Amino acid sequence: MATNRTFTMIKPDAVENGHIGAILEKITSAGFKIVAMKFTQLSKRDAEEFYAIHKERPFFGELVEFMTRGPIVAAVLEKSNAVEDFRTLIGATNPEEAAEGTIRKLYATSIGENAVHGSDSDENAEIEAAFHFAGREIF
Ligand code: 3AN
Repeated sequence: MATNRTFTMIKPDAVENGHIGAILEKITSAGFKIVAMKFTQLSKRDAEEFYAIHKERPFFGELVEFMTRGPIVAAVLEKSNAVEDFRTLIGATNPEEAAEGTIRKLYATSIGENAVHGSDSDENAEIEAAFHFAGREIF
């Protein structure tokens, strides 16, 4: 995958609160092109694998519980400097620290339930996109 792609999830909290449309609007208005997208739900095993890097953290159980409790929107986004620009668009992990106008400032409720995921590196964007999508599902 090229380095101009990132991977995102609209998390269960934002889906439950009816923010899918508003968040997709923010993403496309910021110049990201959606090149893959699906509405799906993670199993416990999926979430444990996706967040394996956090398995020693005290919040791991809570994170898996949260990420599996309802459907999510998974998507691959394309734009120059995608990973960094998307992290700027979503804001800090803790919505209280997120900049005004960012997706987390607008739609996240807490550090745990923070509305959206964004890959933190080109390498992880590629791994995360491949976790959710077959090559023929990415356009
Ligand atoms: P980001 O999503 O901003 O990359 P990470 O990778 O540090 O943040 O954390 C991954 C996910 O783990 C977060 N999106 C959040 O849902 C959860 N998380 C992170 N820190 C905490 C925490 N202190 N308490 C509860 N959940 C957390």
